[in-house]
Amino acid sequence: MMTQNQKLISWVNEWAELCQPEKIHWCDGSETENKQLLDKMTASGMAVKLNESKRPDSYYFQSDPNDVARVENRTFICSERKEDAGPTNNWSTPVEMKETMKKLYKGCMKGRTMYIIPFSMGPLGSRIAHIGIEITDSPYVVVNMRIMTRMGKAVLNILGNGEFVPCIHSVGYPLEPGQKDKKWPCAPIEQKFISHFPETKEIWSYGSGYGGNALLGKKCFALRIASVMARNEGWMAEHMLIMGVTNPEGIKKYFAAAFPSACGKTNLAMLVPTLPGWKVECVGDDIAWMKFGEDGRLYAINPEAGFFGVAPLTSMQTNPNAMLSLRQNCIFTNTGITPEGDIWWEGIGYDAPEGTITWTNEIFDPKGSKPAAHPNARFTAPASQCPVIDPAWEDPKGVPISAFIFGGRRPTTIPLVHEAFDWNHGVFLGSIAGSEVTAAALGLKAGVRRDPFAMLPFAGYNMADYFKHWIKTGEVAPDKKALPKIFYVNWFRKDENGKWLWPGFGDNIRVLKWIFERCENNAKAVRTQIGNLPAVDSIDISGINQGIDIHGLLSVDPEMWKEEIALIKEHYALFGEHLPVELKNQLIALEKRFQ
Ligand code: O2Y
Ligand code: MN
Repeated sequence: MMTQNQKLISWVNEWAELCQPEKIHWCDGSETENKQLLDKMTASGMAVKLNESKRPDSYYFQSDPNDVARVENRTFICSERKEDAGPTNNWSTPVEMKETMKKLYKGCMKGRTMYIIPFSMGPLGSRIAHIGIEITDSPYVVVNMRIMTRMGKAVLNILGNGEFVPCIHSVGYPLEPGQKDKKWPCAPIEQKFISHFPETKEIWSYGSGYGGNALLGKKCFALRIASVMARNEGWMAEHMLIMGVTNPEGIKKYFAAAFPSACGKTNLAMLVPTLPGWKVECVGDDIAWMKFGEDGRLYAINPEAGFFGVAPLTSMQTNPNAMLSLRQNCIFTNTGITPEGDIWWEGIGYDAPEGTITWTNEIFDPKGSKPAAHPNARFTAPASQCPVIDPAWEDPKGVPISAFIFGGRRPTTIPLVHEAFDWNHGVFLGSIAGSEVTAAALGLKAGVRRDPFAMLPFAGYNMADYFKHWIKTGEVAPDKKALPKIFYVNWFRKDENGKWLWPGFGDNIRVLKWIFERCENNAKAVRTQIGNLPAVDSIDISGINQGIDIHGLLSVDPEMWKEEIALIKEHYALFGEHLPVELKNQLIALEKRFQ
């Protein structure tokens, strides 16, 4: 036992009694412990050690084909009142959910080791950081949590007798005496539950060993539970990357940006600028926790310590800094594996060596219909290995945020970039963020899938009350002039022939440059009905080797915006009486500006 924290000890004992593990192991986070777990998983066939000369100290895993992603339809917010979970979350009462799940947890760790993982979300001891303890029966979770969080004995020392967020996880596959384990144990879909209890700040996860379902520090704690804590305590927990941008004069500003999935968030966080003299450094690629500092500015930390990124389409062309982060000490899940013992995925930038094995353990046929990597194949990489990791990424005080950036994939209507008139208008922009999706991706009908603040699957309480928390943050800010400015970007606008109007990737620095200069009151803008747009000559397009239709990129078409307003009304209708009056007024004002 590495702690005297009686609450923690009793909590662990209580769960051990229910789950009946064969052994209990308190994780110290050491290299020795990590190596032992990886060796054990390699010996059992769950892990494959990659070729030491190609990918040192890295391991490969194939999940069960039925356990490949976050399961949103099995994710629940269990508040006492349904309306506190709101219209965008699955809900159950805490009592009912606990009754159902306790039946599943009974004896669920038979034949397995129960690991106790103390972890800190954020630099140890930071005033913005918080501590969690995850109980799990998955050694895969332990080695991933060691990369994704600050984990082990040092966390217990900081915790002392203090408070922690209790997180319980089981893969839901007990072993009878003599029973052989599966390569990737998990439970059938109807037994999977990812449950959050916002009033008691607890996380109970059962049945899945994958990603956000199992690495409970990430989406479950750092977003769903943390968003509730943030509302109660007056801070912000956001699904945002954090980047440092330095101009040729050496002036540096930090931006935090939220995008729905498949918008290139990790690529943006590590962008290689095409404008000479500009530099981008990465503080984090997924989550930001923010508090006001004594100077009245909003300070952000990345609560994580690693990247859990989508592998397919990551290449030296699309994201060299991510590729360089993957050279060693990484975990790869559901990619392909080459005969030489290295990883491969679609879009990696070179052909698959002959004999590459797919994530379903078959020989890969490059002409066939089955990909080598699952589309949600992941790498787990230490953030410290990123060549452009920001020097302040572990600063416990955080980094001061100058701008918030929202965005989405919108082939029409939304210009390359626009700036909110003020804070509440910016909150309005965040609340209507979303991407246009095809019928197949949406599962229902094609159209704009709204993903407010990119928090749709991650708000731990009523989304409309979460909007209100943003409004309130603006009201209580110690210095309103020091609040971040708010922008909305769209890299994905197309012309009438369906061709991208903007090159994207490293050229996005040109938009960041405009945002940077707006933060210094140093770039020209034109006031339009939807916000402040760049004057056509204020986006630096020097040296781009394709024709740029800057008028097309920045146009605001009143007819299209009338359609957009109708869609926003539909989106807002979902929130009923909870929708803040400030946002109702923003919509009325927008409509008026088009009359
Ligand atoms: O499928 C999963 O379990 C991972 S989801 C994920 C992982 C890293 C960063 N963001 C996300 C997301 O869904 O936003
Ligand atoms: Mn994410």
